Amino acid sequence: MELGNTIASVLQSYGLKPSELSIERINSGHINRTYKVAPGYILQRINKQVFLNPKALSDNLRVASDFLKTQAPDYLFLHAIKTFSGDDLVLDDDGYPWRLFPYFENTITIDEVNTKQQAYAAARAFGLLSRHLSGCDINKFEETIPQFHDLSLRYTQFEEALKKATAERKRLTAQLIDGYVHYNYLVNKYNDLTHSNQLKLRVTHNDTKINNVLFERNSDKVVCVIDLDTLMPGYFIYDLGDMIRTFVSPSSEEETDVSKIEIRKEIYDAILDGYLAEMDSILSNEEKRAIPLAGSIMTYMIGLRFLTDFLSGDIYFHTSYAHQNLNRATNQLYLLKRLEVQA
Ligand code: GN1
Ligand code: MG
Repeated sequence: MELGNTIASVLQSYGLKPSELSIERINSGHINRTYKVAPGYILQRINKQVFLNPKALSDNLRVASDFLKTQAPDYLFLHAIKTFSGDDLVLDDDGYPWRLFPYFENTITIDEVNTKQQAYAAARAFGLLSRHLSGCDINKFEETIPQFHDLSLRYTQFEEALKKATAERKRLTAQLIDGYVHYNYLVNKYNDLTHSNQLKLRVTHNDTKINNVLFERNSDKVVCVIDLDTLMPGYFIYDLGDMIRTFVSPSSEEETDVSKIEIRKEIYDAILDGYLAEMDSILSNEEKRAIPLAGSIMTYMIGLRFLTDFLSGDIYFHTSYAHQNLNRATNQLYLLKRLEVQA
């Protein structure tokens, strides 16, 4: 079925009339396809090659939402609108799952942090979600992507991709590969942390980049956190680390001028202040000892994933130009260097 017709038929499952709505693709996110359906909605097609078990995704959100309804009834937890027949997802004829969210007027997302206040508010919002869910039974959650943030696995996947890469892609990445191999001591540090039970499995967001926070349009106030596809068991360093990765530099992971990448100490401090304002009493002292490693581990992990994808022929992350994954991997290596110098 042609995409326009697919979207129309999905919207009809929600009792909506496509002829009365305007549909516009939003180019954000590297995995799913997102559309603004005005007035009032965000429609998303889930990437079925990445989320092999979409039911796990909607089940997790249902578990969290039911728990929060009783524990934190005023908390704004963004979950999908149910279809006419009461389902969280609609399957199209090609087997892609779709879901619909409310759109909040006068809200924005940002790709770079500009102020300490934004960093503090965003980090606090992710901390608040973790705190509210800290009493929820972790066994009720499934991994929507198995071993998603297992750094050891990500390193192995990089090595496998390197073996299979074309000569051209290997040539283009030769120097970058040396850079990434240099930091593989972070895999050992990650293994030490996770094998020693120093970290507790918690319900984590797992994609805490700055553009997954919805701000009020004209203030630094957070409306809610979004993109809950990877809300699942994980370690707190994944959330804290991905905030560090995406908040500390004035430029995003897409920046190709690496001279613009820097670590803003005041932003780093604001992230910790905001996150710990909610999580200080939840995290153990052992967990807190891992805080200095969080940013490097996540920057290394996502950088390795971009590099792996480039070596594999750009099959995972959405790209809009050739070598985009190579540029992202280069960007992340620079950021990692800066973080490791500071550590
Ligand atoms: C992907 O789809 P998006 O842009 O929210 C990725 C994250 C990465 C991020 C890097 C399911 O997130 O893990 O950190 O790109 N999500 C998945 O920008 O792989
Ligand atoms: Mg995401």
